[in-house]
Amino acid sequence: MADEAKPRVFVTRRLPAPIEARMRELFNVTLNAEDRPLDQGALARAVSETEILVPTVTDRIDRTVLDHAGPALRMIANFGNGVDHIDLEAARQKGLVVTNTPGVLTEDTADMTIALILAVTRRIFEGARLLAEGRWQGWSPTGLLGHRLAGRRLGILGMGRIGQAVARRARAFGLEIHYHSRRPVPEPVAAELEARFWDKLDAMLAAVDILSIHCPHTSETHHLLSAERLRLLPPQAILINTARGDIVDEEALIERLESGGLAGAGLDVYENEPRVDPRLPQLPNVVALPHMGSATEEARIAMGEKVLINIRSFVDGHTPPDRILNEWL
Ligand code: 8YV
Repeated sequence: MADEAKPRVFVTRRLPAPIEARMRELFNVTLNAEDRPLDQGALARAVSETEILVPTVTDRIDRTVLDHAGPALRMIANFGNGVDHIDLEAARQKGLVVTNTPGVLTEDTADMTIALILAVTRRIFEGARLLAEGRWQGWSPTGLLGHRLAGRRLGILGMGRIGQAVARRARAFGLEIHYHSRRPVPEPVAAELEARFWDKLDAMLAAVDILSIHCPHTSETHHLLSAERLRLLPPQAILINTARGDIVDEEALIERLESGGLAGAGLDVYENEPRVDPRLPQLPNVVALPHMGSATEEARIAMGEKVLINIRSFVDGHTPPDRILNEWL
C-alpha cells in the first residue's frame, strides 16, 4: 500500500527499533529519531496534522493542545499505562478514542518496587557510594546498619495488578501485607497473599512500616498523601512510590524526611518531572531513580506491541482492546 493510503500516525518519542520498523510497514508514520521531548507548540502541530497520536508520559496532552486537533484526529494510542498526562474529558468531548498499555509492565514495576524497598531498608546506595568515593574504612560491627524486612508490615495503596504483584514478591521476604483499595481483592487472592484490607486509608497508614503506592493518579488521588496523611505514618516508616509523583505532596514529604518524621523514601516518580527537587536525591535516607520502573527491553517492546494492536484494531473498525473506559472519567 502506498504510504499516502495508510493511516497517519505521529509518534512523539523514539520507540524500540522493532516497534518503529513495524510502524513504518503498517502506517504513514512520523517518528522522532532524535527523541527530543516535544513542547506544547509541537504537540499542537502534531494533533492538527495527524489521525492517530502516540504520546508518552512526557507529553502534556491538555485541552489547549487538543483544541488544535485537526478534523482527521481520531485516536490517542498512549505508549504507557498511566494516562494522567492526557485530558481525558477534553478527549472524550472531541470524540477521540484513547488507549493505554496495561498488564505488560506489571512484573517489571513490581521488581523495581522491591528493589527500592531493599535499597532503602538496607542502605544499599549509601554503602555503594561510600565505596565508590573511597571512604570505606573496612568492616565494623555498627556500620551501615539497616533493618530486617521479615516481619515488617507493608501497606499497599492500590491493590490492582501491580499492587498484587508487589504483594506476591513481598510475601517471599516475610513481609505482612496490608492494603487499601477502592474495593477488596477477591477472597482467594486475599487468602493467597494473607492480605488484610483496610477500608480507611488513614487507619492503615498508622499501622505500617512501609507504604508503597500503586494507584493511578486521578483528580481523586492527587495529593492523597497530603501533609496531614504523611504525619500519620510512624517515624520508622518508609515510603515507596513507583506510581505517580502527584499522588504525594512532595514538599510535605521532603519536610517529613528532613525532620526525621519518616525514616526514608524510595522514589521513581516526581511531581514535576523531569524536574526533581534537588533536595531529594541529596537526602541520605532517599533512593531517587529517574522514572525507570518499566524500563526493561521486554516491557517496552510489549508496550509497543500493545500500541500497534490498539491502532490496528481501531483502524480495522473494532474496539481496541485497551480502550480507556468511561469509568476513568
Ligand atoms: C512508562 C509509566 O514508561 O506506564 C506508565 O504509566 O509510568 C511508565 O512506566 C511511561 O508511562 C511511558 O509513557
